[in-house]
Amino acid sequence: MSWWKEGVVYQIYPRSYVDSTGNGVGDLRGIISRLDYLTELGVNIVWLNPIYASPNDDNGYDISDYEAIMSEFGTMADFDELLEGLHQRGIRLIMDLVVNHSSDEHPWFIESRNPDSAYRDYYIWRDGKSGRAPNNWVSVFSGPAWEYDQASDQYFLHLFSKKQPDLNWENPDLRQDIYAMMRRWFERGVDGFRMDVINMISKNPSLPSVGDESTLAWGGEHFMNGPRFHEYMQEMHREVLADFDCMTVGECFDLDVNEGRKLVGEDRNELSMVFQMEHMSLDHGNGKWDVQPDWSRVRLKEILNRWIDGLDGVGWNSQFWMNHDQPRAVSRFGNDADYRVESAKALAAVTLTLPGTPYIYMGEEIGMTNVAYPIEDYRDLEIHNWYNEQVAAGQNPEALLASVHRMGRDNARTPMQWDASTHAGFTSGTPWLKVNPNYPDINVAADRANPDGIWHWYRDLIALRKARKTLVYGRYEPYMIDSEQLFAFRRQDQQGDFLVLINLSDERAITRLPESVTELAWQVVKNNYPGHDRIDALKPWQALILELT
Ligand code: ISL
Repeated sequence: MSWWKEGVVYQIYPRSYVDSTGNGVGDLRGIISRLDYLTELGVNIVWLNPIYASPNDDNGYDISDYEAIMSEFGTMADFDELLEGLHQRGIRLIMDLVVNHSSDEHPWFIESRNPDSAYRDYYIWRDGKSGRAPNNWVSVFSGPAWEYDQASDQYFLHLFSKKQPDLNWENPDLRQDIYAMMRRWFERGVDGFRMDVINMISKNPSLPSVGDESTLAWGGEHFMNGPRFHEYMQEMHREVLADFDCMTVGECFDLDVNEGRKLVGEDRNELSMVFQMEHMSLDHGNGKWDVQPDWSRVRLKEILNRWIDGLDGVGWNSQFWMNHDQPRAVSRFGNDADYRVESAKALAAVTLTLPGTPYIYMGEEIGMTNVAYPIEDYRDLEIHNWYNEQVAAGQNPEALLASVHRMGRDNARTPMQWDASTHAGFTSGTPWLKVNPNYPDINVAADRANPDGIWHWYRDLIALRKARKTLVYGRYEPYMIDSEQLFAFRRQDQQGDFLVLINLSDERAITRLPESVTELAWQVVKNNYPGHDRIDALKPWQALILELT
């Protein structure tokens, strides 16, 4: 069976992991210094956010050379050493693949500015319409999705920042260049790719406006899961992926289960897994900044169960609570004030016992939390673009800042908290983004010193999942799907029979399980309230993993 089905992934945002040079920015040698840490935690796949050359308009998601290492992060020799160190420890490495767009400083785009260049068509250039942009699409990072170029009197499309022009996948030479680049990374030894916004690469070639042309609008219907998307994925598989024992995971907003089945269906030759993002909008109102903190547990289970069910027997699933674009899981889905430790453990129990490969984001293993900085302390362009746009539109800055505190991407990007020394042991210099002020209390050293801490709980659950394949391959049966407190299910096969009961609330929760379950004998495998092992009523944020006999 595939290593990536049985593996546990640990995501590292290199800029924020460990700084080995004192310049305030995390780097590859920093990661190398923590390889034993990864082994001790037990993870066996690492996903690195982009480490390629970049002017860093969007922290490496704007790539100016797909085959060079960002100078702040180190050298290719450092990369090779990192890869070798991981492989020696039985850990695979997956890289970020950002090919919906490049940097405007990529040589392709620089060439592309010349209308006569063969590279013109590597990007999406169009004439304006009566003095306006070619259509009314809005950028994910606020403002219009088109930038005017005076020299050629045309506009180019950028669904993200204007320093991230969209690549034109209609062009076969561009596609071959991308496949060749991927192939060289595989030949260098990497084990797979996480593909950034991959379901945005195929645009409706007529690029139509949406609704009223005079107001900006989300044009997603014309580029999410676009007309040639699966064709491109199958071509990429044929041209590159088929030749390597690799794993791939596509980041896909606005993907329904039907499309998901096409992407990961084992007979389809596209991707190994997707990140479906539906549960990332559980607390969105009118967009992500309109936070609705009172999210529904029933809805969460409906989403996750629908995906488990929809992919069952078809393709592989993935499980995660957060990544580098999302708030801290324990602050968002747990309770970081009254039940930080309990709720961090409860959330871990969900991702590590459901069907699908679990993804842990750095710092989740010690229950790192959100931050609440003044606006000038944030670094993320998404935060600043949105905040400035809204202030200009007359919105109340305090209310805007409150949304940033809850939803801003920098919540996930504050430096890793290693110990109680200055800047949490992340850097000897000035960190590029301030360290969360709670680091004297919340840090790896302190957490690991406590056998009942979050870190040990993660390590134990990772070990359990590795030892007991029932948690990987076993049949899944959910219980109490209408409970606004409990996430309850069973994982069962020839080798084992587990009952998982997780209280996702601040209140005591009463269980209602079928008699066929309650009449069975059980023993506790993991419990975040040692000694409290009643299965009829769970404590706030209690997680019980039981083996039925
Ligand atoms: O966080 C978001 C939605 O909740 C978006 O801002 C998200 O960043 C975007 O929709 C897709 O993310 C990916 O592509 C971006 C990059 O900034 C993100 O870091 C990356 O994960 C552009 O490459």
